[in-house]
Amino acid sequence: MSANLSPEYLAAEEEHRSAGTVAEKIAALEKMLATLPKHKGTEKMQADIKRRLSQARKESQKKGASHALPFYFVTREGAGQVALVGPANSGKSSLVRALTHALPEVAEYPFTTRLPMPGMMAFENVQIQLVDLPPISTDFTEPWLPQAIRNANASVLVVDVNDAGSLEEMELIETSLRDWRLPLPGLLIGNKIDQPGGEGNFAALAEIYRDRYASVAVSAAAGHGLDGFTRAVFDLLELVRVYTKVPGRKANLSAPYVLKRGATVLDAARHVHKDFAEHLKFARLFRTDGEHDGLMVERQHVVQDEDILEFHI
Ligand SMILES: Nc1nc2c(ncn2[C@@H]2O[C@H](COP(=O)(O)OP(=O)(O)O)[C@@H](O)[C@H]2O)c(=O)[nH]1
Ligand SMILES: [Mg+2]
Repeated sequence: MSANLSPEYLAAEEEHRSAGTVAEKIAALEKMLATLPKHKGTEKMQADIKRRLSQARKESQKKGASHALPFYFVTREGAGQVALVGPANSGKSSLVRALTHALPEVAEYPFTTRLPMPGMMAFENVQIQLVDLPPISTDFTEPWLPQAIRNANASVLVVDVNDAGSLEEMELIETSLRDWRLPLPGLLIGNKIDQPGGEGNFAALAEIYRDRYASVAVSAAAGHGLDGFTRAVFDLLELVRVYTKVPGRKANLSAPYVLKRGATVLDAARHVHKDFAEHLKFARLFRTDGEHDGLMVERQHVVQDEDILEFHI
């Protein structure tokens, strides 16, 4: 597909794809522009990179201006943004500390968290943004909280499985979310299973809410169940990862394109480059386990998580 593109260009493109921040994106786009062969055949690509570069530059300026967005609005980064909601002291901040490089305050007393605190969590080869939030509680709920939850792609409900008040708190939270016309969380996280009786308490809670929530048992403090948590959060976002490859070469499995579940081969091509989409004849499908070894698929074929595509234009 990209026979005339240099390894330097492809490397820069990969940097762009895995860029976590706008600054990294700008640097990668500049490199892409510098290493792209300049001839008639790449004119469209040059224009496209320039357009994206000016967009990214604008975005970075916007971010620097403190008046541009309200303080509780967390700019989305990575494959998706997931808000952590729950009562006070359930361990929301501890989870964000355990899974990201962010360091929200953790304490035994409620209301330590007063501002949204984002952090990037890795699920295999994708980055997902977690947003730690203040509690939803009868005592006091930050007035901006609904808006911060609405900004996210999804939310999860974190509760302390050993707290006898958890059921009542969950009820309050669900009522609040309904009042705010927000969807219920997509996942119930039972935290503190490291404590005596924790596993049993989690099982009882999961059973009660079986019809409403899929649940995951974790201990943010002891690090239990965290792999299950990241997998469940990825599933919640309803995304698929697609890798691309050049004929005769291996796919780079460290830099996936991330698409919505239900996306087609054509959507994937469009995501890579609109020229590919325009001229796409067909694709060959490979899997990481060697299945479908080069099976020809049409533009409307729906991609699965971890499909490897070779575009033919
Ligand atoms: N035993 C145990 N304690 C935890 C766990 N996670 C958090 N905690 C404790 O619970 C309290 C509240 O935690 P924090 O993360 O601040 O909760 P938040 O209010 O939901 O953000 C702190 O004292 C934490 O040390 C856990 O998995 N096990
Ligand atoms: Mg907190």
